[in-house]
Amino acid sequence: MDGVTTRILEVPTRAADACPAGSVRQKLEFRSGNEAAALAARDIGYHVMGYFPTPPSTEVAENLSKLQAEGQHQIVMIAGDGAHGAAGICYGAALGGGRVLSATSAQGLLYALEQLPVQAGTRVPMVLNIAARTVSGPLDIRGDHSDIYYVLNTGWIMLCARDPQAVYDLNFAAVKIGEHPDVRLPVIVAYDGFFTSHQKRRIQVFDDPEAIRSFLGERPPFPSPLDTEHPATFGPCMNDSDLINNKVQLSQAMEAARRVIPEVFVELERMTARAYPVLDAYRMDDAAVATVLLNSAAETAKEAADDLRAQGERVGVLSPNVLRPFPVDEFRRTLRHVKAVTIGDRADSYGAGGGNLSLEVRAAIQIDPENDTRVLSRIYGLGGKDFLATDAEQFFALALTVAQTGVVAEPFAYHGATPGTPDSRPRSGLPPIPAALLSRGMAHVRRDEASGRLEVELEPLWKMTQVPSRIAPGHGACPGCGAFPTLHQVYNVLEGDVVVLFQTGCAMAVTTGYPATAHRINYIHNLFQNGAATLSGLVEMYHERVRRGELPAAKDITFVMITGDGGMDIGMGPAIGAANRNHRMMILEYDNQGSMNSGAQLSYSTPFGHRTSTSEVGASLPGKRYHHKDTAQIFAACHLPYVFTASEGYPEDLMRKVAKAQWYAKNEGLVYGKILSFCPLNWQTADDAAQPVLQAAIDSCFFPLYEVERGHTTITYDPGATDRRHFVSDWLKLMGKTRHLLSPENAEIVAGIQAETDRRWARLKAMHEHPLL
Ligand SMILES: Cc1ncc(C[n+]2csc(CCOP(=O)(O)OP(=O)(O)O)c2C)c(N)n1
Ligand code: SF4
Ligand SMILES: [Mg+2]
Repeated sequence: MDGVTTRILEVPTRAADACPAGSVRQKLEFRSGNEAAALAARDIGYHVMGYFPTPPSTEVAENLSKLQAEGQHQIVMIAGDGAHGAAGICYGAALGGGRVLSATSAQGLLYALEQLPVQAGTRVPMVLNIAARTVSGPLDIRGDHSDIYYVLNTGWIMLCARDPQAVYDLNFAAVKIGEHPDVRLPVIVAYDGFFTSHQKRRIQVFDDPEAIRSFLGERPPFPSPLDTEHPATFGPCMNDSDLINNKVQLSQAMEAARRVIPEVFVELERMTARAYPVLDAYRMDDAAVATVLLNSAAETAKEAADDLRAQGERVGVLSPNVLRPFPVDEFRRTLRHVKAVTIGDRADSYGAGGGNLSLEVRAAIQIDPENDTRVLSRIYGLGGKDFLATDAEQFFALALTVAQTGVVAEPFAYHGATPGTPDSRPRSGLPPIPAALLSRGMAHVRRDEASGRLEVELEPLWKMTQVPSRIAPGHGACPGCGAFPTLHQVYNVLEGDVVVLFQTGCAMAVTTGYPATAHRINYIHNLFQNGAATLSGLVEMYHERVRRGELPAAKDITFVMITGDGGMDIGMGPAIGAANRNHRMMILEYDNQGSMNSGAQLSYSTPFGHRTSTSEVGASLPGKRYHHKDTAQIFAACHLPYVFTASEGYPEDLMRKVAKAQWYAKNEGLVYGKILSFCPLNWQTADDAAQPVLQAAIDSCFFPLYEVERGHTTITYDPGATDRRHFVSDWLKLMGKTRHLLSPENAEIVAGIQAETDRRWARLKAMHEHPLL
């Protein structure tokens, strides 16, 4: 696999010979790239981190949460409502004059993208770690460079780290480069998702806080809105002639970075004895052919180069340690004597005949009169596809042939794509299922003319087993996962044609591993910040095509969006947008109290004090530090025809509400349902503990069951009325994620959870009893 090498590689340096031993005390650790980024953040002592979990970079925040729980740092860690929000948090914090950090990948980076030119354009330094990953769609969580290539035009400096050691080192360099008064730009440290972010290597970390302090110095006092003695306007409206001048300054700052970066690298090298030339050139001195690769694949290519050198071929490897500013002169100089080069890109710039690295190397050498290097551009390793030494050998072989013949027969191609065969078919599974088989009349909905509300009669539960499942077994969820009982209960009572849209999350990820699908009805995925908008577009197209007679009205399709609670953080805006427009559709949120699919990070629905991977528990941190979001009330405030809460632990209550929801979604407009759903893996319970745990959450009134029908609130299950009401501690003691709360030193936290639960319940009861609410 690329990124893995057992050999000690020769590190070509300029200044290393002058200072073979570093001047700073260091210690050896065994760390992955994400861990290295977190350790660097701890050692730098940032003021603020704004983040939103996006694998594979998520571990940076997770590791920092662990370190914080152990009392190892005091960075203020703020979970954004999405990567866009996180980028906004970082921008505001960085304007405030302290040091700021973030980490993201792929969709997160693209979601934040709009914020990046704002920050560069107003010249506000910070550091962003990117564990590079494939951009959706289709969704692929593994590594390539399609995300970082989007950032190349934003005005951020980009340092590239080929291994965990470089991740650690370049984070320090990033702070110093970005804060240099001639530069004053935000800086990215980009490393390969999974290949570097997750693979552990031996690395040296600083064991000398004083040396770090003196290397970094104080953050220079750039203008800040917190300086109230000197009021200023940050980000004025700026048209044409001024705007172009602003961009000239940004371009000049990038040019200044060309000078500053090597200076900082030399200073870093003096401390560590590790060299980072702007362009890493391996065995290039007399190379006749070369390959150019970014990040971890370059390490693999070095192994192949060694083997070919042993066979007498004069080959070398080039890999930029800095992608912005692009090392134009270094490429020109190094390639002058090279006859042919294969440039590999782990992302395509579709239609341009190569990826960005390839295009920029070509541009750099094209205007160099001394350069006659022939170039082959190859796209490789997309979606995390391995790049092995044999692949590198093929790259060298291509270049060697061109060097011998002088002819570039195929300037651009994909490397490693596998052509399909016309007769290959997806694996067989349960067939799609027509609506006729699903219309089984399990719920009978009647409108009470006097009250205007709906009444539902359900068929007995045993009959529900006769309804063929819209979702097939064979998904990849954890044993005991509550998302599937929830879906089955929902699907049992829905009648007729249903089109579902799943937002990103566990229920989506475990049901659609290409080429298989567990969905037997029409299913769409969109990114979880935008599902509601997408479904609303589909709903309106449906009704318009019915109106035009292009689709049969008789089908009467029901449109349902399935989302997790994390999806209702990042996707809140579009969901409220759809609610305000009141489209005829349902949004059903299965709330498992965290962003589980990305590794159990906190969501705003995670309750106070609960342990997640970004609200760790330790001597200095008692779990999440603010109360859970009351999503149902937010949607009730949108004056929807129907809002409800439910749980798979109370199936009849849930199914009655879903039947009502279908009626309202067909006849009146948008319905929102929040459904408490069991996650044994991350709640740290036995797989079969759903019933007692959900029951306790409901009986403690932490998760009340109620509905808001045409503006009227009705509690559908009152534990107090049947003497079943418990304290929240009776619920908290059932889960591993909350057990720490029961220790005496956390008594105040539990009292706080109880008080907030009582307050919300009392408010709900008052609404239930009030004739207008
Ligand atoms: C813009 C963007 N940011 C982050 C992610 C990473 N991500 C994928 S699934 C997920 C968690 C979803 O949480 P939730 O909606 O609660 O569903 P669950 O996984 O808990 O079922 C996250 C953070 C992403 N795919 N896109
Ligand atoms: S992590 Fe939780 S929500 Fe995700 S599949 Fe496993 S049990 Fe289900
Ligand atoms: Mg969730």
